[in-house]
Amino acid sequence: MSFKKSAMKVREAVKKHHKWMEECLTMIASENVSSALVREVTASDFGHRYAEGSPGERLYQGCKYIDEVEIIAVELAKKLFRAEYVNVLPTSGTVANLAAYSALAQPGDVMMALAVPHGGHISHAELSAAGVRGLKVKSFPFDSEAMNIDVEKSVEKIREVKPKIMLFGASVFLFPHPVRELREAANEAGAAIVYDAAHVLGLIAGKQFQDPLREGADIVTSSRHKTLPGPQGGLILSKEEYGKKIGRAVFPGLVSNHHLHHLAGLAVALAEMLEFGEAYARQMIKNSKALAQSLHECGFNVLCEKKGFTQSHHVVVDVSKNGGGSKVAEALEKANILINKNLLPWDDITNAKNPSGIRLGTQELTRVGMKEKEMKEIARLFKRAIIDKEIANVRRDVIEMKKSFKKVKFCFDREEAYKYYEFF
Ligand code: DSN
Repeated sequence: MSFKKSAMKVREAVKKHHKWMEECLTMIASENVSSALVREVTASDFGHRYAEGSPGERLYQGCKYIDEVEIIAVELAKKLFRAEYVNVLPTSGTVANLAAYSALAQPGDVMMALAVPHGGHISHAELSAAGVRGLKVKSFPFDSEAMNIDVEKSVEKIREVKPKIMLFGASVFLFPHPVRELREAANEAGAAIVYDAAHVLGLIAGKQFQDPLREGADIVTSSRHKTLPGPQGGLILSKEEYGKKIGRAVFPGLVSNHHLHHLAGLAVALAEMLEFGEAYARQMIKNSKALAQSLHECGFNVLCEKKGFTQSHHVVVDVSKNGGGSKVAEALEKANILINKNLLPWDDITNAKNPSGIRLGTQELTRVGMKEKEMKEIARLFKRAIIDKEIANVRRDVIEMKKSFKKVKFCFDREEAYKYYEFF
């Protein structure tokens, strides 16, 4: 293939991907779609430039508008999250976590976090960012029925292992974590509390989840592209007293040039969340509750029935009786329903390739205007695909359903200029 053909093939693949996504129910809980305005500024010349340093004190010329945008982004984030200090430089949630670890702990120190089968993110584990910083990770005791950290057992373990960092937050995150309940134990142990808000940042912004900075977290780390619908990247919020250490850990520590086009997209997404975030987050949670209830009524083993299934955008289903997470996720993909397989607390981590569960997210479907009525319909589509094995018919019905949900909502209206998925 000629080089030009390769380049054209890439372009063609991107176009096909856009069309496919348009025809799918996109329910992977760590993703979202950004608005036309976010996409416009993210595709801008900012992506070609360097701006090491901070606004007004750059190591490069040509940064006056980049400075303007960075100042706006920081101000908007401070307002949205009532944070004293904001760092918008991390290029991912994992980089944000590594910066927090570097600011707070030394190699050999102990960190407590959730184990991966209990929902902990890979960057909370020794095989990833925590290990890169040389931390010894001890798991919070977990209550698998409540799908949450066990407070009483954790108090005992905190006294025993004396962590330097207690890390809350997870990639399976159905209910708020007990930050307030464990603050005193952290104080006794001399531990700082870090809260990884990647999954729930948009819910926090919309005031529909816990407020970690008010409940006792010292530092909040996050990505920017899950329930908060910005372009990919990372973010750190904290009390003022941690600002200098975090600032140094990020630059020059872990990031040289931050991704300036994504910074511009983040600033627009933050403004949109200040304007529309509450309504968006409220609907997201209504949708996940409706989806969980309907899946349960369709015969699926949805976790945490007694607790109302979920208080976030996540719904978790044990599909071990339906062939396991891998088989179910692959079958749904053939029906144009995109979800991911997921470890459940009772799964062995070595079973990651075929775990018992699937994790669903309602954030992207909510973003394109779906409500409780559509969640019921989607649960029926799951039943038809997985239990009745009508893959081809379900695929046809998904494509038909998606035709009415092409526009991104909860954002400033730029429809005259750009249409959803047609930016390029
Ligand atoms: N691994 C991502 C998730 O799907 O939760 C977060 O980075």
